[in-house]
Amino acid sequence: MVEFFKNVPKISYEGPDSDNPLAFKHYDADAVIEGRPMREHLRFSVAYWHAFCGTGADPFGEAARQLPWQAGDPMETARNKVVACFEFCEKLGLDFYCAHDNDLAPEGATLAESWRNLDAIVPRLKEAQQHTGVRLLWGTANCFSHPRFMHGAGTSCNADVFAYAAAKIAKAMEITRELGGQGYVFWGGREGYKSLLNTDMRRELDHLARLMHMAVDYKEKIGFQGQFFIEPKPKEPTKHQYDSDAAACHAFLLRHGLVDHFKLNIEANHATLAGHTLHHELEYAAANGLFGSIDANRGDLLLGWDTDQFPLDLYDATFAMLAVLRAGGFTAGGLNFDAHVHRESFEPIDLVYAHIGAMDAMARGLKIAAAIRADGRLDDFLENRYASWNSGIGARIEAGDVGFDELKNYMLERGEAAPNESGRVEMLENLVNQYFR
Ligand code: XUL
Ligand code: CO
Repeated sequence: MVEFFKNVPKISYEGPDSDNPLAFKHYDADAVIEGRPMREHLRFSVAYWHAFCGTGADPFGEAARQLPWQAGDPMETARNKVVACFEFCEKLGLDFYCAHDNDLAPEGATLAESWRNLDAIVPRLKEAQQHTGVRLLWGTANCFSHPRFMHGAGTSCNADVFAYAAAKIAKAMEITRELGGQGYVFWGGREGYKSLLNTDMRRELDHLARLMHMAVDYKEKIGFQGQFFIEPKPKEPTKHQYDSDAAACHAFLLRHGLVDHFKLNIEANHATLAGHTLHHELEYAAANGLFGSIDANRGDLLLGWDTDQFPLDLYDATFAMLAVLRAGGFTAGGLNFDAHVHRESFEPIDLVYAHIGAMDAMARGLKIAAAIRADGRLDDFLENRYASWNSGIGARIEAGDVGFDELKNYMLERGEAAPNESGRVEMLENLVNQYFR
């Protein structure tokens, strides 16, 4: 059997005192937290595109990564990537992978040829899944890389391009069903605009909604049981992307009668590009019944683009896992490492270190979040902060029993409103810090 990650053993949990760079210090897959093993809370996934397709090229530099699975023939490379992916997942203890159609097999000269290429790879993925127990978290179609999608896919000014995207999405959904994918993601890579001067926004949004409705109908038709996710991102490569953040996706779904069919796949670096935090986006999603999945990564404070670095920030991990636990945990979703190694980390072992660090960071975030919840003071504070709503005028407002007339009279009688609750922000931040040991 070919091995692509040579000299990499199965990575095991050795605990916080271990100095072994090839061991987990915090991710102990079977350790039970809040009644569930860590692996079920975290549902870690490798991103096929970054891990096995990314070359390390950037706008200023050529391919730099060593990719031992790369062969002269693109179909041989595709077959090798299947082996590399499952070897990697088994060694790291990653239970899931995520992929675009184009990650799995090369595009051919025609759509039919592209699909023949995919059809040759899918049985291999299926067999590897059966053999290893590693599963597909979500599938998706790449409707942004090829020049045909330069104006967008569902929002293209060209109707044939829309049709091409629809066909591609239909095929990617079929493959995702075939592989037992837990979900299917829509990331509208170029569903936005570079200039409003050439954009009919109303028409483009209506077209995008048509595409989504067709996908909903097709899902029913082919019997795909997985969850649909939309992945918000405000910009890059477009200047403005219609799915700019969780709230914009929500408004779009509501406006077009789609809200019952979708949840959100929140990506950390996309949240920060939108001027939010991952925590904010997760809370917004959960508050509106849209919490679904996470693309776990991070940006760089000093760089303004989607750097897709591995998530190592413990505060971010803690706040994300607090939000996940509060939302009741993942069902179809999980934590997909939509992240790539830095260009200068070009050896296969660097991908291993990157995942060990990120899995440990998220596991540590989970442990800290669970400890904060067990402590109870944060939740109690939150509950008490809104105590004025539990009785009296607050309860009557919440129940819809009063309107402006009653509130005018009420306030004229009382004369003044004086909040007597401090926000206690520093005390709560100290409480969180207490658990960073
Ligand atoms: C791009 C991005 C995508 C989606 C899937 O920023 O995050 O890789 O996750 O298309
Ligand atoms: Co992503």
